[in-house]
Amino acid sequence: MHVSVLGREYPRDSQTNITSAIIHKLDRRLHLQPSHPLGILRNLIESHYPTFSAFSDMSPVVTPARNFDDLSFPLDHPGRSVTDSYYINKDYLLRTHTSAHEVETFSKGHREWLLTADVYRRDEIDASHYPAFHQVEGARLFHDNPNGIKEIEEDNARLSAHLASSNIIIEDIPHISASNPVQPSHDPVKAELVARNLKLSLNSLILHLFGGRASANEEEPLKVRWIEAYFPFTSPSYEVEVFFHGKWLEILGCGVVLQSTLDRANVPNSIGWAFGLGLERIAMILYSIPDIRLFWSKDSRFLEQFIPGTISTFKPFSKHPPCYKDVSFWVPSTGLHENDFCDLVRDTAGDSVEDVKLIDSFTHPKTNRTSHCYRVNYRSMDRSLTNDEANAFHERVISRLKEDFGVEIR
Ligand code: FA5
Ligand code: MG
Repeated sequence: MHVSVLGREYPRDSQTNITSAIIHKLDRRLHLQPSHPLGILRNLIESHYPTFSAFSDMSPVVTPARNFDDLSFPLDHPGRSVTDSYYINKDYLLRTHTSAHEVETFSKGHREWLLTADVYRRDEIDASHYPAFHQVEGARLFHDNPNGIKEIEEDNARLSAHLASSNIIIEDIPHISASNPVQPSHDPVKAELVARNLKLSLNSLILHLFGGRASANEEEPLKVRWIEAYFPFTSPSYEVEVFFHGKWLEILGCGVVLQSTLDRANVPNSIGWAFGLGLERIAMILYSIPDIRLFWSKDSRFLEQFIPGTISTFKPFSKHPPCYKDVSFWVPSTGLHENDFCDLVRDTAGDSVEDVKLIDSFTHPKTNRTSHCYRVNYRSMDRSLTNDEANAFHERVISRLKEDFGVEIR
């Protein structure tokens, strides 16, 4: 009973929940393709940080120690559970974020770096959620001495001058507050300088990516807003939203690196920041790509639209008709998590499933049993599905529900 992942055999155990649909994504390496929108975007980001080392070739298979413990995730954090993450077995999982490589990268002595990678999370199914997506992690450390502080101050002055002369409106919040505190081991003045450097650096990256593209009118200023956030591995922490075509969209999380992370990496006398941004979120906005499945398409009508170094507007090809199929069943007494159902559908129908919605749920007053009705939309991006094909997918979903979860169909 083994599972084969990227050429290695791992013993299965009770925590194994990785599906073959996911295993087949692991060697696609979309972010390394120079003409793929994700590869183009990675290059644009790397070119904005010319002095940073850039990594993009780390294996997605990590230990819970790397993905969670290194980053001070509490033991009861939901991200650790099998309903949220893909486990190969109890000792290995697919990284759920690029922060999984922070301690490793800092401990190799890198002080200014970017790391781009595919990440995996069990999730719902719709146009903006996919169980595999890509993140870019960025980090910068400063020496905690007068030279290091001078370096931050000079960089802050340079970046503020650049932003002051640009067409950007920034809604800021205090760098530090009671609900977004400085770390006990940090000098508040230094922590504030680092937080300010992080914000200036990211505002300038966002200007580089979105400047002149956020609204139909190029004269209109780019609007960015900073929001207080919480991550187990940074404090203070922030999220950033960009106003794009009339809506605020969250594109990244960031903060001042927790000193315990640097201690684990054996980095002495330093203070710094890190960010993690979602590449698909940004690419969908910049290229007007309407469905997150398109990034994985092998259709030349998608792939041939993009040119290295350039952001262009995606021209959609015709949509095929949807095909809705419902399934109603009694939830087994052991429960059935929505992510388990969605994964089963994805593993059966692959990218021919567009979305899955819970349309009805009730509990029988006498038996106390719960019934769910899900509506699955089978629709391929590349071709028209016949009703027979959709029926075949759906029948397979129903039989796997019975076999794998002991579910009683209504
Ligand atoms: C993180 O993953 C943190 N590791 C980010 C971070 C790094 C914080 C370093 C502090 C320091 P979060 O889960 O919010 O945070 O994800 C970061 C970004 O990834 C989001 O802003 C979003 O752009 C993208 N993202 C998250 N979930 C999805 C998803 N299901 N589909 C597509 N993009 C997603
Ligand atoms: Mg978030």
